Amino acid sequence: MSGKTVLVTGASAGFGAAIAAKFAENGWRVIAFARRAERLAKLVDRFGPERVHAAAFDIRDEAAMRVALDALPKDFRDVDLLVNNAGLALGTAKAQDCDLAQWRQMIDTNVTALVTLTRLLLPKLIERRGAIANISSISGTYPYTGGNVYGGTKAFVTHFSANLRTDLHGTGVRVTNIEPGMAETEFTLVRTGGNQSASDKLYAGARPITGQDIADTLWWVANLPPHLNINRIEVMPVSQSAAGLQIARDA
Ligand code: NDP
Ligand code: 8X3
Repeated sequence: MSGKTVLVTGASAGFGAAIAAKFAENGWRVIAFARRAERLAKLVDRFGPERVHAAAFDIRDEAAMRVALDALPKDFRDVDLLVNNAGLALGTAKAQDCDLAQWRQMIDTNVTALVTLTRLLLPKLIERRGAIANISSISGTYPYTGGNVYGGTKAFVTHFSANLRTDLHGTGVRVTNIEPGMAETEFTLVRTGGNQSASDKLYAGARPITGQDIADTLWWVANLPPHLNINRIEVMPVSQSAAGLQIARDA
């Protein structure tokens, strides 16, 4: 065992599942949070309860989050790395056609839950001279049609990461904002309300980022010497690039 502990939110699928497996495989203790208990149980079965501790709850529920943190087994209490990964996009409609409940769910998950967990763990992370990795998105930098509130939540995450770095000046705590582009996970299935063919169509022929790519990137970040801080990483598949501005004439 490395003796180190990582807490990964959204460890039941996509990036989070790949990150949890990568760190567990390489000797870290992993705390895995997500709603789907059966997925987390598979992670515990695969690596053993001494390596992976799982807690299934909705991270929008602050009371449940506090219970999960209070219930961490002794060996899992010294968190060295917090990976704020759980998140989602809901819908692809233009702002004027969007569902407010979906907007609120994205804000509650991608922003409110992320800052809550971060605040609760900051004393421990400062004590351990630990690290935080926030999974933001290129959608926080580049606007696109239908990105509206999802992109807004990720712009928040990107700027929160930068502000955390500043507030944590002198503590030794490292903060990295990871900004992936298109990645094939369950992301589009969730975004489209379970439309597998829409998801398959988006990724077809595009060679998107994989969960493993992001796990490998984070593994590199986490294992750099402690005097180095990677502030932000923007990563896209080669097949994706920004497409520029638009003009509506006589509007
Ligand atoms: P997935 O849908 O594959 O995974 C999302 C994870 O978040 C799941 O484990 C899910 O677990 C968890 N999650 C969602 N809502 C909640 C909640 N309320 N409480 C607890 N856990 C929750 O998507 P990705 O792996 O792609 O997404 C991971 C992160 O990466 C997200 O923040 C996303 O915005 C970001 N991202 C994704 C990109 C992509 O193209 N795929 C690109 C850039 C960033 P469960 O459902 O079991 O609760
Ligand atoms: C997900 C990447 O480009 O689909 O954050 O918004 S994108």
